[in-house]
This record gives sequence, C-alpha cells and structure tokens, in this order.
Amino acid sequence: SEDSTPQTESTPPTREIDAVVVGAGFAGLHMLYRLRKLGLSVRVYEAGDGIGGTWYSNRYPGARVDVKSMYYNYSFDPELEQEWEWSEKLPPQPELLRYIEHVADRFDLRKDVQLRTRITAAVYDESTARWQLTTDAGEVVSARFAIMATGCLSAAKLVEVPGIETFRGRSFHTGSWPAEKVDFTGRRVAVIGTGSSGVQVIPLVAEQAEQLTVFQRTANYVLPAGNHPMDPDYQREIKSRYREVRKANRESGFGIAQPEATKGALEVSEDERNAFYHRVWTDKNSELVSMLVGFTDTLADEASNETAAQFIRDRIGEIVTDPAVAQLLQPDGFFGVKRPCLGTNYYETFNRPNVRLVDVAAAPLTAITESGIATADESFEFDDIIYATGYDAVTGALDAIDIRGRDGASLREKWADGPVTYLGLAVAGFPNLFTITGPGSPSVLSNMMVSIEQHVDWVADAIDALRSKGVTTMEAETDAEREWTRHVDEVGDMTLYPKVDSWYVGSNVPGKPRVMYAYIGGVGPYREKCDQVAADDYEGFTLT
Ligand code: N01
Repeated sequence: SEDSTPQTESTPPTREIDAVVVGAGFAGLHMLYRLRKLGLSVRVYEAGDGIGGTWYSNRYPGARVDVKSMYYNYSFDPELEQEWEWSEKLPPQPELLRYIEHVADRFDLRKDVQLRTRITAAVYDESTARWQLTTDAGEVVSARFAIMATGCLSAAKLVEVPGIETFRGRSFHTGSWPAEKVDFTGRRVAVIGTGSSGVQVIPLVAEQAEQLTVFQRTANYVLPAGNHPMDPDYQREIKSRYREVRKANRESGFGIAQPEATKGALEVSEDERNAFYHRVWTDKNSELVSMLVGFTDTLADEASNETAAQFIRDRIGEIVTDPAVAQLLQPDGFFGVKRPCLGTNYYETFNRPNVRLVDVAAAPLTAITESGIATADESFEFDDIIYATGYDAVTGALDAIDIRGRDGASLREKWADGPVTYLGLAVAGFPNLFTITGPGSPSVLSNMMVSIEQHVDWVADAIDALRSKGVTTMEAETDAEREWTRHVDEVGDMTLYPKVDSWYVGSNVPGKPRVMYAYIGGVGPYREKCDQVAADDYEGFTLT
C-alpha cells in the first residue's frame, strides 16, 4: 500500500503509509515487527546513526543493564529466546547492542528503518484522518497511525550553568557517547552526576585517569551489582520454563517476579530485618528490586524505609576509609524512591588516591569555564568533562517533537502542567497516536522489556481490531483520560515517591511540572486494566 505522489517544485513528495514509528530502540523495532506481521506498511524513523536506542547511544565504559539478562530480552519469539545465549548476569551495553542487531537481522527489520532522520513535527489532518510527519531533512510522510517509541530516557539534560560550550577540553554526555573507544590515560577528568550512569562510569574512569574529580549534588543508594558470568545451568533452567517465568514477571509489580512480602519492615525483629538486608546485599543473585520489595511497606512508610536506608549507610561507612568522604556518600533521603543504583566497586573507588569527591550541594556549580569547572568556592582545571547529568525523562523526547492533534492543538501545551494520558498510551484530541511506555504507564518503574512488549502488543492488537471492525480512528476520551491521570497521582500519593526530588517526578529539570511521570500500581494490575479496556470494546476510547 506504499506509493508516492509525484514531486513538484512547490510540494515535497509525500510518502503514504499505514504507520510511522518514531525510534528504533527495543520498542520501535518490536512495533515494526508486530505491525508488519499484520500486513501494514510501516516506516521507522531513527535520529541516531544506528539501531538500538538507549543501547546504541549509551556506550560509556561500564554501561550495562541492571535487570538480569534472562528477564531483559524479547519474549515474542520462542526460538529466539531459546537460541540467544547471554554471557553475564547483567549484560554490558555491547552485548545488548549485538542482541538487538541480531534481532533486526533475524527478522529482516532494517529495510524499514531510516537512520539519521529526526521527526521534528507530527500534525493530524482531520480531513483525511491521517498524521503528517516531517523529518529534519524536510521529508513529509503521511500515515494513519503515529507511534512514538521515543524512549523514556533519551532527551539528555546538561547542567544549568553558563559556559558549557566554552570548555576547550573534551566533553561527553553518557547518553551520547562516541562510538570509538575514549582513552582517559594521563588525563584530569571530571564526572558531574552520581545517578545510575555516574555510578557505572566512575569506577572505570578512575582506573584510567590520572585524576578523577566527582561532582556530587545528591548521594545515592548504591547496592552491589553482584554481576558475574552466566551460569550455564541457570540459563538452561530458566529457558526450560520460560513461559512460566515470563508470566510471573508480567503479573508482578516491577516486571521482575519476587517472593511476595507479607510483613512490614517493623513487624519483624531487628535481627530478622537485618538478616534479610544482609542476604540481599551479599547474594550475587539479588535483583535491584529485591531490597525494595522484601517488606510490604519499604516504599510507603517512612520508618520502615529508614531501616533499609540505615543498613546501606552502615555498609558505606564500612567500605569508605575516610570518614568525611563516607559521610558525604551516605544519602540522607528515603531509600528506593529516587532510582537506586547497582554498582561495581563504586564506594571502593573513593578510597583511591587519584579520586576526589566534591560536594556541589554545599558549593554549587557556577560555571563551566574554558579550562574546567567553577563552583561557589573553587575552580578546577580538567582535560575532560563527563556529564552524567541525566535526562528530561519520559516526556522530554515527546516534547521535542511539535505534535499537533485536532484543531492544531499542541501536545506540549496540553501537557504544560504535566502529562495527561489515558493509560499512558493515548491522548484525547490526538487520534491514532500512541505512546509506547508513555507517561502514566509503569514504564520506568518496571523492567522496561516487560512494559515495552505489553504496550507494543496492546497497540498492535488495537490496530488489528480497528481494521476488522472497519473503524478508522481511535481516540481517548477526555473523561477516561482525566480519571486515569487522577488514578496515577492517587496511587503515587500512597507512596513516598512524590516526597523525594527525582526525575520520576520531574524535579531534575528546572520548571518541569512536578507530577508522577510513571504509574506505580504495578505491571500486573496495569496489564489487567489494559486488557479489560480492550475486551470491553476499547472502553474509554471513541472509535469512528
Ligand atoms: O541520570 P540521573 P542517570 N549540578 O538523573 C546530577 C536509567 N539508567 O543518567 O540527584 C550538579 O539519575 C544529579 O544530581 P541530583 C535509570 O533508570 C539505568 O544517571 O539531581 N549535579 C544526579 O546525581 C536511571 O535512573 C542504568 O541532585 C547535577 C545526576 O546528575 C536513569 O537512567 C544506567 C546537575 C543525574 O542522575 C537516569 O540515570 C544508566 C547540576 N546542575 C541509566 N544536574 C542501568 O540500567 C544533574 N546533576 C544500570
């Protein structure tokens, strides 16, 4: 069904297809696979020069996922999941990239992916009920469906001080790391930021650099990653019961099945509680979520949360030899509601003579200079600056596109006080536009692979259903959207999440509305809700 209108001087050629997918990461490629199977003509536009999304661009030393490899992969093809062999508990970025490239080749996906092409605008044309998408090369494509697979952590954030462009050394953001190997031997290096990216990159750069200075604004809770080579027996065992494993993950809270907690942290004795924390801390098979879900109330009750927080602070105090440095590294906020990190030799790194920790909460950054970094009370000279400063999360990549629905209404403007969505999948006034792992869905509060596949399947099934019903458009209803967004907030308010500054609530980006950007109700209940909406003839959507 693909054709082109003839080119004239005044109008650019318009490609007419069934669906445009924006982004060729794990979400976009799976969406392409599903829609192609339905017989749709699909084109995927990708701004980067390779496929893989996050796992293409996060090439910094130490980048690896912090969900077990056996759970962080596609489940849609039984042969693929049986044949692919993972080499480590937590696969490093190059292995994840090899995996997605293998998937793309195996299912012949690349021919419908256009790289180095950024979608800059998406405008809904009511007269034709089609989306017109414009690329940065000026190409216009017309599609019935527009599917945003733009990623939750893809719009980089730097620092809000002047002078970034004046620095004469090398600058890197962890999320757009160069393809070629970067050597830090003999160099004076700065890392700004101590979130998951900083925690991964710092120990490896410290091993190379002559001097490493880490600028920390907020200390984070870093649990031992316990990464290790894959045990072949374990891999075989999981593969032998993959359907059951997938089902358990899909029905869980965070997309990683865990033993169900039955007691609050303060309902057990101190010995029992600490024995549990100790087990999680030392067991190399622990998950990032193990410490979060061992008790029923760690994420909701301040006193319970404090028991886990103090356990971790005590461990930091044991590892870090300089008491003043240890104290700076000990977080004082709640544990787990700002994204906890997994680290390998993270705290140990601060015992190295070539590593210095600078507290930019006490003396904030004031400028990036030609030769380095200035804070309120010191200036530093560097050869290299690594920005591990995070992202305008969840909505940033969507806001970067000028998306206009009915009557030319702008999505950015509609979301000026915070995103409003139905199920994190669709928006009233924007028919046939879908957001994969969009705001108000579990997304970043889950194993992304579980959430990506659930959304991709739901959208593909919906499009299939529309076709068999002879329906042209599907649009979220305003009431359904309002009710869902209220529910996302309400469930968030039952937890400690809104009480802590983090990118989960948008507070890392100045001026960004402070709301819950992800749904904390759990992937299991969320899936049930989505399935029920579909079963009830797409309740809350208008089909025309
Ligand atoms: O970004 P972040 P990230 N002055 O926003 C600091 C996923 N991920 O790229 O906390 C000084 O967490 C900022 O300080 P503060 C994962 O979901 C996963 O590390 O705002 N400091 C913070 O320390 C993760 O949560 C993996 O006070 C400034 C840091 O920069 C998400 O991506 C690996 C500053 C940013 O931390 C984002 O992680 C990597 C300023 N002006 C990422 N601005 C794995 O799976 C920012 N900071 C392992």
